[in-house]
Amino acid sequence: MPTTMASAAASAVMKSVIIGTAGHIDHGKSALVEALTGTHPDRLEEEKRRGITIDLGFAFLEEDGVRFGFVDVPGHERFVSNMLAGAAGIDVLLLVIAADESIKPQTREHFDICRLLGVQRGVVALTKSDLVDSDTLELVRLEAEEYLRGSFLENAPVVPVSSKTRAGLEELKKSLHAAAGTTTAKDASRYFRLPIDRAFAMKGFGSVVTGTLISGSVGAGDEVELFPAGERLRVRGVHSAGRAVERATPGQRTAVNLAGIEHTAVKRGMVLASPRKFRKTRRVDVRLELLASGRKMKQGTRVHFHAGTAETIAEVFLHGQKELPPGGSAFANLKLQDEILIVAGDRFIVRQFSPVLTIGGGAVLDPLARRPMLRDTGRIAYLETLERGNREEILAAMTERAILGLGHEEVVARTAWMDQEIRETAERLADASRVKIVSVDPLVLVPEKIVVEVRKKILEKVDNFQKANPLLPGMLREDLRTSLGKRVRAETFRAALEGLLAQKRLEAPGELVKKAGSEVTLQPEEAKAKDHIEAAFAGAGLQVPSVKEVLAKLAIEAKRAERLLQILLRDKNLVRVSPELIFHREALAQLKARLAGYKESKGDRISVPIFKELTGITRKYAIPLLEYLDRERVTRRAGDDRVIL
Ligand SMILES: Nc1nc2c(ncn2[C@@H]2O[C@H](COP(=O)(O)OP(=O)(O)OP(=O)(O)O)[C@@H](O)[C@H]2O)c(=O)[nH]1
Ligand SMILES: [Mg+2]
Repeated sequence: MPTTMASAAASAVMKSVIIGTAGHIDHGKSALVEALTGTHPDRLEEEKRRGITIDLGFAFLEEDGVRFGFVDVPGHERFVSNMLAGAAGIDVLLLVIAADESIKPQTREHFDICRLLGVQRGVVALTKSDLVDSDTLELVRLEAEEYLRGSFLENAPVVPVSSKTRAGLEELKKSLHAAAGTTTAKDASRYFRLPIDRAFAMKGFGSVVTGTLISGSVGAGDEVELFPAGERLRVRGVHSAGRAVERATPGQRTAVNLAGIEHTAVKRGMVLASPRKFRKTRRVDVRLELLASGRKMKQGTRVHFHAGTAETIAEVFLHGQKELPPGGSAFANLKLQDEILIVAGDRFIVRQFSPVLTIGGGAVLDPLARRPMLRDTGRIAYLETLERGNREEILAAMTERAILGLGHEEVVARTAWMDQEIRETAERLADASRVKIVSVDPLVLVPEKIVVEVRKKILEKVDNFQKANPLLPGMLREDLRTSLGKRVRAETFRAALEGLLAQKRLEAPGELVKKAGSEVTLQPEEAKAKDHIEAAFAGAGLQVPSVKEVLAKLAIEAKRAERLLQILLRDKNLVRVSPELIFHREALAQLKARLAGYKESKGDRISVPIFKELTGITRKYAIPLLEYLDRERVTRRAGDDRVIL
């Protein structure tokens, strides 16, 4: 027990760092990984037979509080796409240059790739030092330093080593430790993302996928989403560096045992991620950078696109320019052949079609980009904000472009920001009146100016409606909302309306919206007509006249007469008992009183004939009236009779 606790404590403080090899074929990358870790990273039969690395290999070393995960890549030019899958997620580059060959094409290509992927630190190993004399070694060192001048490896240690004699290995390890010491721990509390580089079945376990954990953490029992398929799966267990762990954290080689899926359904390039956070995409806006060594790139060029462990084809649209010179950089829209999961800030590499060659790379700015449109003149400014702005500027700009409003889940998918970060940023923008929070949960943001516009439109609509319908007490809330069109979402409408109610410019009694203080004002002839209608029904008792007849006798036209009737019905002076029959409130009150009297003297049962006799009305009126009384719970039907309640 004490030992497990001790090792748990040790692993809690243990730093995880991914070292990625890079370099030309046969320069001794795999041999060096074996010399450092004791594990030869080549695992395929074909690799062993041919003596070259074909696919990624892995090995581990735990030393002095650091857990190194080695990702060993193939140097062969035909396997650069495999190298790319391994290069994503490395913390420290181990650039391997054979002392007997010095810098070769894939030394340059791998180094370019690491630079474009944003790797920030590394160590240079001059391998096979046992094969050259000290002058040659010095010359190669100078060549390496010259080549790396001005790059992120400018001041990196250059360590001569021999995997054969083990010369220099201790110094190399020291340099790796020093580089590891400068890595900043990635935040394990962010969303989980694991680009998958392998999927296989393990006896007794089922499907296992592996990758370098680039963000968040994962543990048994977690629900994860597999992209781009979108399937949600449960994690059965997690291994890191070859042993079971409770949770794997960023910077660790990670194997995830998945329930509910065949390993054959999972491929390199897919991504496991926190569920319900991200969206797959086929179109991204990026900062694209071309290597100085290549050709110029024209509008519409098709390239191989690599990001994380994924690989697809992209068609390049350059924003605001027709071509991109070697060494240049531009905002570009990439249309991808396959859907992938990629988020803002992710790096990518592009390679030329033929000859297949790395020509550039860059960073994703908008992972859910629209297609390029001539009308979209604000896009370049928007991309500049995404590239350089702080959170507030980015969220404001994003809201500005979301005509329909910007929902919380869309912000997450576009930025990978955490809930709290989004809420705090939104609140600051709302305080500064730059955006309007039209719904708090779920959070929905709308540009302040849209809310102002909608308020204006609401006032206009209500005003126009009341002018056109002076006899109606107001506009139906739902009619008002739909009159604004589909581009105004319900939350925006509600917020705008609430603002107007709070300013006491509008009132909203019941289902209606009306101008504050507005009353239905009747013209003298209307007031007279209204009195006529009421009197016609009041005077008739239960022997009510037909509605048509009453309205026809009035001195005003039918439409206005109908409105007056509506007002009387709304104010409950008249009551509609059936589509055809309207009674005055007084007549109904008297009827109810008479029934109560009957119940007292004669008992609570009454038949239809007796009811007719009691009220002096015909069957034509009696039946709808009784049905009305049933609905009002004054009576209840019992066979052919009624029970007075
Ligand atoms: N003498 C000597 N031979 C070495 C040294 N390192 C590697 N070799 C030999 O060089 C050959 C290539 O080594 P690998 O480690 O497979 O080279 P690699 O860079 O991994 O090659 P790829 O993965 O195919 O790109 C093997 O025969 C090694 O035994 C070294 O330090 N000294
Ligand atoms: Mg190798």
